[in-house]
Amino acid sequence: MRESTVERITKETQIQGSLRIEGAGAYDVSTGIRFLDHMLELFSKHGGFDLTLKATGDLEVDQHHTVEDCGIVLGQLFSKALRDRRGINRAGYFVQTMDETLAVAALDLGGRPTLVYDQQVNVVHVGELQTELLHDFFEGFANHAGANVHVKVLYGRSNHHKIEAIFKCFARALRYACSTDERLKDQLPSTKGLL
Ligand SMILES: [Mn+2]
Repeated sequence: MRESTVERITKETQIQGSLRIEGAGAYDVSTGIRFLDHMLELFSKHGGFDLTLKATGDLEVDQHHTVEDCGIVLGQLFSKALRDRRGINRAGYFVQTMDETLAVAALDLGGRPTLVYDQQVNVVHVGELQTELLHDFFEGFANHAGANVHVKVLYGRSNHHKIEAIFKCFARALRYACSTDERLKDQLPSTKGLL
């Protein structure tokens, strides 16, 4: 079972997380930002990951620290659970519809952090979430998971749908990238011999 727990405490946020990669999509998420909870719940369900994430942050300042740090902890949870990454498919992609919206996610768990993020969101808030902070969330994830992450909304109307499509395709791309291939189970997925 590939599982991990992370506790990350700073003067800005206190976060406890746990992850089971081979889960059943069971979640227990509370970040203080209900729309972010909704997205992390979708992520757990569509990825088939069991995810607990309890965050208490300085929301009286603004949502920046909480949203970014949730991305950091999620990245740390995956990095820890994947151990040396032996036998994993390593890369994954998914194209996701959400009614009128189409989004794509492609990622590589190769150890080199990069984020390219284009959400096409044209409102400042969805629910109470400050939408620009999702860039910081995915950057925190990419940096701490050791992942190259590209996410793009191709088209859509509803800003709620755009963000929802992003989290769904991100989850499914990550689910494939984390999954193992029986034929390759003793191998590191790199010609370099190191991830
Ligand atoms: Mn929704």
